[in-house]
This record gives sequence, structure tokens and C-alpha cells, in this order.
Amino acid sequence: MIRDEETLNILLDSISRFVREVLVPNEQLVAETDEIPPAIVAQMRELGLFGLSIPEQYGGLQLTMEEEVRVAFEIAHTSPAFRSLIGTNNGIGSQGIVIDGTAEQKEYYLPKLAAGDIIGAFALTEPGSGSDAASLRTSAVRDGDFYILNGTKRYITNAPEASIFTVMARTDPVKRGAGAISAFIVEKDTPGLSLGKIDKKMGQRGAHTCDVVFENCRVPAANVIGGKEGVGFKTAMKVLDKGRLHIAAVCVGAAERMLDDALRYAMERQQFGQPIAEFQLIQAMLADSKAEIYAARSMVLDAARMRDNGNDVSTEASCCKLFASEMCGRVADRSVQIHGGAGYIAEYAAERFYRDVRLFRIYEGTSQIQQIVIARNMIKAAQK
Ligand code: COS
Repeated sequence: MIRDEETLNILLDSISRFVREVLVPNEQLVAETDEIPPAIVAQMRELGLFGLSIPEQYGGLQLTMEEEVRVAFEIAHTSPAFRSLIGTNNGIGSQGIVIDGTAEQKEYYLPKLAAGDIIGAFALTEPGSGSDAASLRTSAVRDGDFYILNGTKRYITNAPEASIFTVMARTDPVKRGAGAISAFIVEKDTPGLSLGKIDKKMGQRGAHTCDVVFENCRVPAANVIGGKEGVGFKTAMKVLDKGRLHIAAVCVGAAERMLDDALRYAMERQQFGQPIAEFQLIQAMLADSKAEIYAARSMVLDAARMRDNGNDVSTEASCCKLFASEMCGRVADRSVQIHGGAGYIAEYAAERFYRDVRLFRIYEGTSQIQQIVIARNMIKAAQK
């Protein structure tokens, strides 16, 4: 749903200009230093990029899903690390509070997240629990007006930068599975919370992950999201439904960027006395990429509109994440191939993007988990 085309276009134009004029020229610097310059972060704040999906009453832009995915298409035309910094505040780091938080939790945390004054992170994955998220072992034991958290969370995006964490922990030591899991808002300075060292990753330099460790960490009972025990896994899944659509949009934008670069290279690079873009085998790679990007873009827009209309889009979000992330991987591979030897050299963006986009098929649910969600939902619907 687009509320006002003209207002959206103004936002999209300013983001697109910011991407072209500020972010793209700084991609290499961020890759080399593993840091986004603070001046750029400040500009991101001014543009409102930290509060895209947070309700207006809390200082955000309250974009509809369709508006948000269109913004994600634009912002993904540059290094995924830039998107990653704003990604958690708009997605998994804030949406638990937006969707299921109490009025007090929303009023206290959302304005800070929307302004980018604080960064939020989402702590679900553990050393022993990745795809099987419901098997997580971090425990939260009630002690008066507090819960005592113990456990380790792994690969937590933006943890080194985060001021608050949405933490999924087990509040019922006896009950197995999803029904014993509750979601907490945990502030970084809470005694007993510590961070591991920053992970060395394949790509996305400038975006950071690390372990978050809880050792007898005392969290106020008022920080249980929604004030209710036992529904934290559902909160996490609802957050991921939206997150998966957002990531699918990011895959589309990144693929568009890689294809632009490959096309430009193919039109400039001369071999056998002509630009390689004139060769039909190169054209096949360009055309397949174009068609697949178009398909993914159409899917993402359709699912976003469905969500805006109030439909449950668990199946569609997984379809989009599965198709768009796999598509993005194929486009990355073709982009390197079209660049030939140059595609293997770090000077060209193709090499960096090839590594950066590999993550899209893994985080917020692997392609295999998306397949499982889709098929399970199909079977459930057929049994009704
Ligand atoms: N929205 C709301 N509720 C949902 C839901 C959704 N999208 N998906 C599941 N639930 C509910 C189920 O309805 C069920 O509730 P009831 O017991 O009341 O029926 C509960 O949550 C448990 O669901 P389910 O039985 O499907 O859980 P499973 O343990 O079988 O696992 C998968 C579900 C595999 C889909 C889940 O663990 C998953 O998504 N794993 C991947 C995790 C992931 O994406 N990690 C990335 C790291 S975070 S960046």
C-alpha cells in the first residue's frame, strides 16, 4: 500500500541520491576499515533511515510494507553493510516491541530506536540452536520483580553497537519446545551481560556480529515483551515473517546493482574486436539475471501488499526470501563471470558483492528453512 506516491517518491529520490553520492563512493573505505564513518551514520540518522518502520507516534516514518520494500530496493544498491546498520532498528531489533510490546515498552524504547539514538539487536541464535530455534537453552528464572538470565547468543548482528537486545529465553525449565520461550528487552549495561569478540566474517565488512553472554543477568520483569511469558517464540516468528520480506527486497536491490555493474563492464570491455556485451553467451547471462530480478521484485511487491492488507504472509514471505536470495546468489555468480579475471580481483565491486550477498541465503532463516515453512504451511492449509 502506497499512502502518498508523491511523498514516497521524494523519500526514494533522496535515498537514491544519498546511495549514489555518499554510500557508493565510500564502499571501499568501509570494506578496508571494517567501519562505517560516523559522519555517514549521522547522515543516515538525519534521513530518518533508522525509523522507517516505526510508528509515527514514536517518531518513525511508519512506512507500509510496500513502501518499506521500495526503500530497501534503493538502499541495497550499495554495500549491504550500510543496510545492516539500519536494518535491525527497522526490523528484527525493533519489531518485537512494535508488534507485541506493552504501551510502556513502546513509549520508552521506540522513539530512541526511531531516531537512531540507540541500536537494537535480536538475540535468538545460540551455539547449539540455529535453524531449530525452539531448542534454545538460554534460561530466564523468575526472582521477585526480576528474571535471572543465563546463556549465550551467537552471531548477533549489530551486537557490538547495540544498546538493547530482544532476547529469547526459556522461562519454563520443564516444558520443551516453543511454548516455554519468552522474549525480553535487555539493556546492554545490565550487570551480567557481556560481549564476545567481533566475528571475522566472509564478507559484509562494516557490519558486525558477536556473541552476547548472559551470566546471572538480572532483567526487570517489566521487560518481558508484552508482559506475557511463553509467547516469545511466536513474537520471534512474527518478527521474522516481516524480516524475511525485507531481506528479499534487499536481495532484489543488491542483484540490480550487480547487474548494472556487469552490464556496464560488458559494454566497455572489448574482446575479439567488440564489446563482450555483443556476444550472445554474455547476453544470456544478462537476460537471465534481468528476468529473475523482475520475478523477485514482483513477488516482493505482491507479498508486501498482501501484508499491508492484513493477510498472514508467512508462506509468501518465505517464498520471497527463498527465491530472491537464491536469485541474488546466481546474479552474483554471473556478475563475477561476466567480469572474467577482473571479477576475482578485489578492486572491482563484483568480488566484494559476491562475498557479501552469500549471507542472504543463510540469515533470517536458511533457504532450507524457508522450504520447510512453505511446505508445512501448504500441508496445514490442505488439512483444513
Ligand atoms: N507467526 C506466528 N506464530 C508462528 C509462526 C509465525 N510465522 N510460525 C510458527 N508459529 C507458532 C506456531 O503456530 C506454534 O504455535 P502453537 O504451538 O501454539 O501451534 C509455535 O510457533 C511453534 O511453531 P512450530 O511448531 O512450527 O515450531 P518448530 O520448532 O517446528 O520450528 C521453524 C519452526 C523451523 C520454522 C523455526 O524454528 C524457524 O524459523 N527456524 C529458523 C530460525 C531463523 O530464522 N533463525 C535466523 C536467526 S534470526 S536472524
